[in-house]
Amino acid sequence: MAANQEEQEQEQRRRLLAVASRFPLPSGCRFSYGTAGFRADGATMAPAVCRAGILAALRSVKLAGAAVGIVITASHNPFGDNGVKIADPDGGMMAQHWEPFADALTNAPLTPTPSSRDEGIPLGSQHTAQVLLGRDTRPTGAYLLDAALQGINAIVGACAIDMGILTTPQLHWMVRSKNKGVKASESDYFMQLIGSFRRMLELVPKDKIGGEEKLIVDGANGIGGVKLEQIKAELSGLDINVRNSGKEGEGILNHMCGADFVQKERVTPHGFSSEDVGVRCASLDGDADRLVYFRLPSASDNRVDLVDGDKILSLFALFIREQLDIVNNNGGQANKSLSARLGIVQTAYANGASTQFLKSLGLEVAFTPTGVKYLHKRALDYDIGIYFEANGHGTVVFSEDLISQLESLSNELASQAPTGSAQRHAVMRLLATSQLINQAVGDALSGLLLVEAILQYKGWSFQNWCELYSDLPSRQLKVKVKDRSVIVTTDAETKVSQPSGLQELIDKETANYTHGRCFVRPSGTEDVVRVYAEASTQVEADSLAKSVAHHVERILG
Ligand code: NG1
Ligand code: ZN
Repeated sequence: MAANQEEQEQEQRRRLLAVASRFPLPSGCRFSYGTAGFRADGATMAPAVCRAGILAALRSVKLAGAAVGIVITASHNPFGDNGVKIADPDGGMMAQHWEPFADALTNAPLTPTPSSRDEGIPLGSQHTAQVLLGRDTRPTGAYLLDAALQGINAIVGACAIDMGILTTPQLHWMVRSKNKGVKASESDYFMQLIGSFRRMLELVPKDKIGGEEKLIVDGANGIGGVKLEQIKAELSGLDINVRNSGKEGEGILNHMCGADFVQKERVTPHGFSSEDVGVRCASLDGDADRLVYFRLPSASDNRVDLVDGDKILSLFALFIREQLDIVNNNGGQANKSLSARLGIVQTAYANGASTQFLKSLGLEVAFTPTGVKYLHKRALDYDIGIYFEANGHGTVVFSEDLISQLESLSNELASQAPTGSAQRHAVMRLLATSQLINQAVGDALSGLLLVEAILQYKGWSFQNWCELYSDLPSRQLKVKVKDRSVIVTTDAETKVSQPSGLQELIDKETANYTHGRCFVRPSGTEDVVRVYAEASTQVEADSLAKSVAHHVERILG
């Protein structure tokens, strides 16, 4: 071994031991890289976050120095919680096959690199690594950022770049942009959003152009409201009023507000009143990667009409399908057409009425297990893949090949009809959509702007959107059990394979209800088993969920 390589290896060992002694693991505590990275009470997370820093740097080393991201957030969870997750160079979630390595590294007591050699990470030789960091507005954010920086700096040759307080999707977008060699700062992100939103509005048919659309946004007292305040003046065509904006005194992060609260409770968030009856409202979660819409139908109670992720997905699918049809049918003229495979990806939590609606449009609908990492990956199988979770996390991904087809078609059509044909406008709308909607991960801000642009394009009210289909009544319950991992599921979590006999009981209960559907799965983020039921009335959905929850309690204790 060359002398300087040996010295470097020694330096590497020294740094790792030093950082491990500064961040000893609390005894009896085991971190697991779940559906959304590591999550816990923020005050206890420094050892895990430091190790996530090491892990991110190693991931970058492994990928020949490509930029990797770290986001410090606990999303829609209470403000005392915090969490950390890693973004891969394409801006997506860290590759699943690294999760066991993440667990091993994070739970190692003394030397925090138990198996970097097994993973084929060339530590100790010449290598580089870069990690971009972002965090949300939580009080433990700054202290956990420091832990992450110490972890990254424990890897020789690693460079950490603090991107500041950001929405989760902004950081994912920056990682992706940096690796694509395009501008990756926050102002570049804003410019892309504002520019593509403007292009979308310029493409609204003249007879549909109305006045400024009024929209109230519940920012969950998180980072999304802060960012929206920064750009709203530049969003002409929209009159945005941000509530729960995160300003001092407005309220607590995610408390009685935000997308998770509105979607689960179906009541108005804090900060809204009877004066808002009838106005279109949107709600973000604390780190702005979830989006739902709602409206207060009456002043007499606080129930809301909800438009969840499934209905946002349906609006996007309808719009994109329409644009593809315009491009390909082209009023009967023979012209160059586009071969684009459009696919929809949902999870078992998608309301059955939405799946039915999408299938009635002739669309292909695929199902994956819960968790954005599964949905996103599956959506990449299509030229245009649209995915959403009912809770409002989702996006639309375009293949590189389709983007270049659209670009050349746009140029070709421009030379034929300089003023722009219906076909060219549809191509331009698809291109603007691919710019507006975040290609890395679900993004409430970009999703919101796409919704607004589509509603203006169609000349639709909130009511028109609601009426796409009626949700089937559903109920979600949580069951506390001794060990939730006893439940093993199959068929995208719609069937239980273990413990034996449980699926038969679920089937028997479900058969008692018209349009009954029910499944159970262990949560990836909470220590509970989740039960979901759907039926033709709310009373029936409640009763199906309750009887299945009893079986789970009885069998798993
Ligand atoms: P778990 O706890 O695995 O059900 C929840 C959400 C997911 C996803 C993750 C990550 C439901 C039913 N589950 O996962 O959709 O958002 O949190 O935050 O909403
Ligand atoms: Zn979130």
